[in-house]
Amino acid sequence: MDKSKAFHDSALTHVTGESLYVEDIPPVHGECFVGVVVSPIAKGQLLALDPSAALNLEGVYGFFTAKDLKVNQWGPILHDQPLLVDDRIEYLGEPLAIVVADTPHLARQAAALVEVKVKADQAILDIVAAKAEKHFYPSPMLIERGDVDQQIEDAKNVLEGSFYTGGQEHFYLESQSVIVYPQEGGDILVHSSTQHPSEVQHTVAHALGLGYSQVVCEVKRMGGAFGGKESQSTHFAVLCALAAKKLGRVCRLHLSKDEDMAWTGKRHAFHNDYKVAFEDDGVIRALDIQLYNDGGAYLDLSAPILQRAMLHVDNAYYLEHARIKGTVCKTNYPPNTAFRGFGGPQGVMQIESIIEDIAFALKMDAADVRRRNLYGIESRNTTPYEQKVENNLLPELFDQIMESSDYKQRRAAIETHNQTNPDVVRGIALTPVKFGISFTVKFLNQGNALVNVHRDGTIQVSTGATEMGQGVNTKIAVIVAEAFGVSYDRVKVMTTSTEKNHNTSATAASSGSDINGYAALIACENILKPLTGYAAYYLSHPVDQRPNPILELHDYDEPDHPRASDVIFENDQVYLKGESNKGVSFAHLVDCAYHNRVSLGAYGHYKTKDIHYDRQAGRGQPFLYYTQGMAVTEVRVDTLTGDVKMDRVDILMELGRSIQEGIDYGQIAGGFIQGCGWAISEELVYDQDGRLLSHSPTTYKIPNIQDTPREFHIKLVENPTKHSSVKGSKAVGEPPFLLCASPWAAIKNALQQKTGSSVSGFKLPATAEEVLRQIYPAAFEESESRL
Ligand code: LUZ
Ligand code: MOS
Repeated sequence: MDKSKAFHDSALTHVTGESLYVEDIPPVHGECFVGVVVSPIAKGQLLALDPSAALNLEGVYGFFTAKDLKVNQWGPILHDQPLLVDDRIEYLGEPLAIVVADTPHLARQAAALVEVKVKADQAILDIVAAKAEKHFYPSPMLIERGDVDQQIEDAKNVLEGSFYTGGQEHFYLESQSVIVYPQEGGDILVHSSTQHPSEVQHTVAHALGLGYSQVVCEVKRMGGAFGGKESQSTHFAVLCALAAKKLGRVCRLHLSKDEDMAWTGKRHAFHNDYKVAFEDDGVIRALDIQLYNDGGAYLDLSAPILQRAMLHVDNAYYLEHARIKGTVCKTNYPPNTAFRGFGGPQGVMQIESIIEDIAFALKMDAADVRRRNLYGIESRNTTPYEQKVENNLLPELFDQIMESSDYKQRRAAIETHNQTNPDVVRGIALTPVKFGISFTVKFLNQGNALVNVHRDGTIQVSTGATEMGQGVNTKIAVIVAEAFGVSYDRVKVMTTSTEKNHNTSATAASSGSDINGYAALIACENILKPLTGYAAYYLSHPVDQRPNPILELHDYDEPDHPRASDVIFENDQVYLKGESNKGVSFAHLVDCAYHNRVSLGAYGHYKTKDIHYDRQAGRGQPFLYYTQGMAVTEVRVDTLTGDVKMDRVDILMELGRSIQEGIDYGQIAGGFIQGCGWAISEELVYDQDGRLLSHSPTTYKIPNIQDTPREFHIKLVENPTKHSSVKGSKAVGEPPFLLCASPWAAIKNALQQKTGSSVSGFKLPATAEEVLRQIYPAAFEESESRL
């Protein structure tokens, strides 16, 4: 198959505007719109709601509260969150009630007219304050190896400090959207922009007192998600379903960008305390670290996110002695949630910051410190949780990118440049990534697929994967097309629906193609087994004596045919080995097979083998494999304005055997730039009451084309070693995000050169303010003390 013809699922229809998102579905007659009444305070008690002014408006049909729900408890792991508040308010923007009206405008107007009486309490709006007050969720976690205390006591060099990384808004272009269609017999059909249709199905059913079988959730595609629709779409889907159920009318809920930014959870901010012991040559002896993340007002996915941060604080480095503790803080922000990397970037950024500090203390090139600490091949190759780093390409990739990026020469040139150019200083950093692939919760690592081959030789495939722009549909179609040896355009990936695929996991953890692609491949194999037997039977007749599919009913039904292993499916043809001139078209073969009553549809189930993790012990093999990569970034920092530009970025990624390279390049470039937004320019600013001030692109700075590197090289490295993942491929969705450690570390490197100090308190994001704070600390102290 010619893979260059395997376009992104939507290459054409996105461009022509034909692609349908939830909000594009034309309204039906009598459709209603849902407005959400939200809390005006971050913490307190809900005393009363008075909807009379809202209900007096012409065209407002309903007002519903917690009392209208059969079950008012939900959450992706613990059900600790009310769908609608009935007593305690935990964040500003928390849903209190819904109104239903004729138009979206009227619904918003009515929501604003509902009188809300509250009693405010003191909120916790800062992770540092939450730490000080020990405002924690229960069950802290621990991973420990070796003798950390002894090592630190005996070490010649010890650094300690605290490190902060900020949150991040997902900034998917399509806001949270849902339409609910009431069906006969009280059943419910939901069209949702969600990464997790099964969770929407289950939570809607719970909340409305229905069986799971009475609810179907469909997802055609999302306009971006990035983790922000892994759990949090569910909340709005249920609110919309409540309205539809109560009124028996089709209801729609679509957040505006401002509402979406203000009301939904974000990437977790972290604030960690650490001690590190190291040798004179830069080798780390021991790391003692306590990670804290800001969970927000409910637990959501904060515990597994913290866990993934703990499992990635080693990044690509061997830590012989390590004590890694993790605690989730409770604050009064919208519950923070999944975001590309899922805690991994926060863990990685921490160790990369430490490495820059070690390098500064030893007057070494940070790249040399990194090289010395990299996981080894024969030894020094087990993580602190004792998973062996198999198939370790880190040293090879490291040396390769040092060469191809001219790292050493450029570093020397930068140092020379900085001696004579105090206003615009430059910096460079190489950072690796080793990202663990698999859900850390074992049971999520399964998927199922349904494949239907039609009599004209076209094929439909349905899986639990949801398309959010990442190209999972393209990859699944390639896998299916290759399995049957047909061209890509014969395969159609169908709308994701809980009706076709049951009990699906969220499309998350970079595993969408791995899990669902494999399930699809297994389904194909389940069709191919009898089909191949039949093909051998059919093709072993001389051409003029082959059974006529319609006139001559034949009944071949053997499990095996002696020539089955000779059957080749290729280029839309089917033939016996060495007899390609006597082959038939795939379409002809399947039509004949149908008339012979061979099943042309099948189901496949895949589960990831050989993974396990004991959270209590902090030991195991949570990941099937690691995706590995490297980035070198050169930055220029304007020390008068604090502005940062990336002059050049080189990226090297090892993705096994790529299923579709174009998609992978897109994921690498996009993931990296999205990471740069988090690392450099995106800052969430709240007022003292917990109200998000940066709730639109005018105040929240995501990267634009001018923020991309002036020179940008991305290269894939094929790893010939066989991987156990589907077709020897490797997951790509999240790993490149973590390479944003490289520009951040390069900025830190530039600032170290500028200030002659380690800038160990340098935070993330490296906004202009943060850069200037490092250069002119006294000025900032003065202006802050005046506030
Ligand atoms: N979601 C999840 C994830 O539920 N578990 C994970 O381990 C994970 N990892 C990355 C992204 N989403
Ligand atoms: Mo996720 S952070 O939805 O893979």
